[in-house]
Amino acid sequence: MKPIILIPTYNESISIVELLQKLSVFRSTYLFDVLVLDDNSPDKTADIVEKLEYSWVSILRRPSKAGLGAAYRAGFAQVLQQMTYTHVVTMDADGSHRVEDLPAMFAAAARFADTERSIVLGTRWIPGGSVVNWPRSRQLLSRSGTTYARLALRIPLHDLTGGFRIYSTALLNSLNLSQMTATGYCFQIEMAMAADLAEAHAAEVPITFVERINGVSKMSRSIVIEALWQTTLWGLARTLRPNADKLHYVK
Ligand SMILES: Nc1nc2c(ncn2[C@@H]2O[C@H](COP(=O)(O)OP(=O)(O)O)[C@@H](O)[C@H]2O)c(=O)[nH]1
Ligand SMILES: [Mg+2]
Repeated sequence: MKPIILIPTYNESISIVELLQKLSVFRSTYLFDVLVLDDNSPDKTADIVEKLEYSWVSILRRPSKAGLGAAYRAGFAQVLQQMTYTHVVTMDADGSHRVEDLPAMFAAAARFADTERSIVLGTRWIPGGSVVNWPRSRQLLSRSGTTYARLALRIPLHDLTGGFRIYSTALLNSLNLSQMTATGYCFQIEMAMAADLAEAHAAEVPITFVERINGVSKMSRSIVIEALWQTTLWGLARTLRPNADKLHYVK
């Protein structure tokens, strides 16, 4: 297994340094690389990461803030072009996704052959999973978002909005990533749906999600609205023209 961890950043200069330090310890066991996807953060996140001079960390510098989905799509395109990695991990920069949960996720990914299409979801809303320091309102939003997406899209998974995942490169190569449109956090829902359409093997690993201590959340009302209407449209498309939908997402 040769994984790369993609970490999107927008004004995460304090959190990303702490996360990379934790990952560097962990790297004695798992030989992964890291690609930071920075949208020209005004707090100089990219410059600060560069100064750390970790040989295993590179940075994709993007011109301006264009949303989580756009950052990930650019990162996927770069990684797939390199043809070096068997798996792509996605992980938030703010410490909410714990390095301690990575071994169980890697173990779950390793149960499928590298050449198979697979997705491993770090899941908050299954036994063993939890959320620390989130207000009830945010928990309710996340849980109801996932439940709505699960029912509307008929995907039998339990954390469709979470961003702590491992995709096999085989799965990413089988998808029409350039056809994906979600810019905000509903990108996570779109990717789960595409994996389902590609009939990927799926595994869920319980994780503990810890609310950030440094920096601020980029979650906004427009991101929630995008997720709601997009999920409704995708649900209708899956019901009304399932084959066209599959052709749209899967090569
Ligand atoms: N490159 C990039 N990263 C983003 C953008 N929006 C959010 N992120 C990153 O995505 C991750 C999750 O965002 P966060 O604000 O923590 O969302 P929350 O955990 O749902 O409150 C963090 O690492 C952010 O820095 C964006 O527009 N561009
Ligand atoms: Mg966060």
